[in-house]
Amino acid sequence: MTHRAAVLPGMNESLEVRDDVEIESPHAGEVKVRMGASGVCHSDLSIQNGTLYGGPAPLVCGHEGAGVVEEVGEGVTVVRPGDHIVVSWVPQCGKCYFCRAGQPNLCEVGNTATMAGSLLDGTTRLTSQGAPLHQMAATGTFSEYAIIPDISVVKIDPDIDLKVAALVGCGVLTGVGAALNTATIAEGDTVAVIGCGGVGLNVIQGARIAGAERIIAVDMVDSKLEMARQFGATDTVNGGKGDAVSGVMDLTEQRGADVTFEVIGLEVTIQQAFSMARRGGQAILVGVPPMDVMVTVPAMIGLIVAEKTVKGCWYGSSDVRRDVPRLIELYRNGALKLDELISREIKLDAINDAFEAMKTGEVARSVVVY
Ligand code: PAD
Ligand code: ZN
Ligand code: ZN
Repeated sequence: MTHRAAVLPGMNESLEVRDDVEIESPHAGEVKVRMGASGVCHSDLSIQNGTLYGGPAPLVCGHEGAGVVEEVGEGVTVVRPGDHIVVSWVPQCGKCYFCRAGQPNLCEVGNTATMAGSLLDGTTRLTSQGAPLHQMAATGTFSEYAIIPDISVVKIDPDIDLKVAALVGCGVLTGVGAALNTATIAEGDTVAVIGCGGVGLNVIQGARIAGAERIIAVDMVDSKLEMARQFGATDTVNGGKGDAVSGVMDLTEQRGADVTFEVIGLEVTIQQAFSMARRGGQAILVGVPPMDVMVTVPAMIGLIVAEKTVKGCWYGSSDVRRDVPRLIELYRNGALKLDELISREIKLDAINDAFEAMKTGEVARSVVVY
């Protein structure tokens, strides 16, 4: 049986929706998933344009997905056919140094798999036009079916809409996790978030849940700033119309924010996040810049005298088995807005349009529904 998938033939090329994709049965420790939905994240675009290395082409992109287990390989006990799951783009083994140290987002197995473009044994289970297809982050959710490691699936209740569940798999875990896990936000804090896309809006709602009193949203698109208010921002700064740093300074008695987040992946906005953090404050870097970007900060007046902290954030410092159920519970209680993140529901054929829409900054998330 063949199925359809969106394939990136090579860097800077458009995705091709192919219908000849053949899939093997899952090997030991693997799970075959019938994809229900997949969000389109900026990291997919970054794989296409070479900002983020995603493994060799041809590659099935997509890493923010949810679906239903169709078949399991030998030895798989965590799920059975019929179970609903969220896909984790960092496989978390539970056994390595980092998993045991409570930092499973830095898992040794996951760290290799995320960049390799294959499953854990270095091979993939998909072929098209006679050649193997690689899989982004050991997943590849722009596909009707995927085979992924069993340590990349998190079981969820079947009553959760798979569109919403898909978003939890990247944007929500990363954004809310950045606020709740990576940063330390105290009740009453002032937070600034630069970049209000699918991930940044989740940082905003995470900061609200953490108890931040003021949340300053920074973006260049006015409609995004309006959305940011719906997600909990109390103030907004349009960085395209004036200097973002002075905007935030003016709102904080020239002190700067207690915690700042960069959620775009640009050198200039990373510098802004550092500058607009107050003395003793934290600048949390979430956006993924090109590999060769170096950031310099003033060691004496920035790090030493001002005691600022710069901290990176990978996958919201999430433990997916702990955090996916937590986030879904917050959604059920009405504390997390997830339906509102979906700007467009699309078919797989419209995947390149979704990439174009993302470049304009007008959409929060496009979601492919299978
Ligand atoms: P997105 O494209 O949906 O949102 C980016 C937002 O930034 C848009 O609203 C833009 O208007 C805005 N923007 C762009 N340039 C500027 C600027 N100069 N000043 C102010 N605002 C600007 O992206 P996303 O939310 O899907 O992803 C954001 C980043 O996070 C991206 O780099 C992605 O690769 C990264 C990411 N990181 C992780 C991680 O684990 N660290 C996980 C998931 C995504
Ligand atoms: Zn993502
Ligand atoms: Zn591990």
